[in-house]
Amino acid sequence: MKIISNPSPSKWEKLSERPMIKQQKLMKTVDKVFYDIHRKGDKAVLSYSRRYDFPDQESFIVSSETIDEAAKLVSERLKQSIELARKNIEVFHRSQIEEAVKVETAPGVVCWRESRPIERVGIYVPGGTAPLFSTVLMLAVPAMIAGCSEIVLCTPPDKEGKIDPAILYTAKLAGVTKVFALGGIQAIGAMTFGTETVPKVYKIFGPGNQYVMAAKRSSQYYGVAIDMPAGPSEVLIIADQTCNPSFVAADLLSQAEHGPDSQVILLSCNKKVIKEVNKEIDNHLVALPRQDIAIQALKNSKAILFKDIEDCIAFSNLYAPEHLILAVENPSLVSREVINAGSVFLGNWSCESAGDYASGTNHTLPTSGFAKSFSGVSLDSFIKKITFQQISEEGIRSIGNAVETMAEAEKLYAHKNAMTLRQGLLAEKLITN
Ligand code: HSO
Ligand code: ZN
Repeated sequence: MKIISNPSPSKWEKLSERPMIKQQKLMKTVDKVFYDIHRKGDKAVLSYSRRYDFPDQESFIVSSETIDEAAKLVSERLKQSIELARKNIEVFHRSQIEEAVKVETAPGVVCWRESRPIERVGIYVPGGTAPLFSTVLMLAVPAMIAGCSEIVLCTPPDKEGKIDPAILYTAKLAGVTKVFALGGIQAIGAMTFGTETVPKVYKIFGPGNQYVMAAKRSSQYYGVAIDMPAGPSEVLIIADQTCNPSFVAADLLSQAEHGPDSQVILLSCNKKVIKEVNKEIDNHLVALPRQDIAIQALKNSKAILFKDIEDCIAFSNLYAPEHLILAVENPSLVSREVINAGSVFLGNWSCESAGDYASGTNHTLPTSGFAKSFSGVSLDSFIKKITFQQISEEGIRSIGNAVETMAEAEKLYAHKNAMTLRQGLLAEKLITN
């Protein structure tokens, strides 16, 4: 890891930049694939899937028999672990259910909000070297709690045209309603427009490569919402003399092994800590099967020495990391100063992998500095909140004049009329009584 010592605040902005992804060329490809899928539906989807993923693919529908078969290929030990994680994710996301609160804003004027599920949602799970079945849990479990009636899962077929059995097993367990062996732009396009077999969804979730990200961004132009804009995975660790350098190294590497473009950052005000962590990284790396990926990621990564913990926190807030680990003496105190982060891990025992899999929090989080303005996925991501109001005769008396006056000032006389008529009837009632 590159070590930077006491950078002046004028350099912080530059140090917190992530590599830019060129969008223009990607967008052209997305436009073409979307156009074809919109016109030709399944036929176009299958032809792109054959071109980009599996040349001999005959169908991208994953049958319920295939899904049931997958359970036989998953070990009991893994099934038990998935169940433990599923339960914790369910408990945490159920705790996010909010009761409607009715408020009488003025006498006779009652307002409240109620949640309703997004009826159809799409989940994208990338293929490649790591079968992210944990992402299925993170997205399908809250979708099921929210009451989404259609939960569509798209994931690319591997070189043999298959889907990892753990993905299929988890999909069934977590309440996914349809699975398609589709990846890349064609998966996002199919869920955006809907085809003869793939349902159109109202919101698309999940990570993916640059093509998937560009496609998700485009799907918004066609009225489909997305969870969040996303870039490569990242972790920032603030460590002091009380940290365990071996733990810190392992945590940095667990993010670095995700991909060559992963970002890992270590901040400390202790030179010795940085040195020791770097040494531990070398020790751990030799034993990692994905060391090539991790080494690539470490090339973009930095260890920064700051003068004090306040500067570490200030820099972290500017960087707005997806994951923030506080390996410091009093993590609860330090955590109060956190303003921008996707998810925070307090103390030496709270490793990111715990949150990635099984503690209960969601691992779909804002990257690339979007933690300044976006939250991670939660139950809220799968619902809309609808406002309601009920106004009585007393309510008309409370706010009627104000509404009339404001409507007149905005020169909107039909608006004014809607209130004037009601007030008139109330006045008549008063006279006749
Ligand atoms: N760390 C990833 C999530 C994940 N890790 C899935 C392991 N599996 C999100 O940044
Ligand atoms: Zn991870």
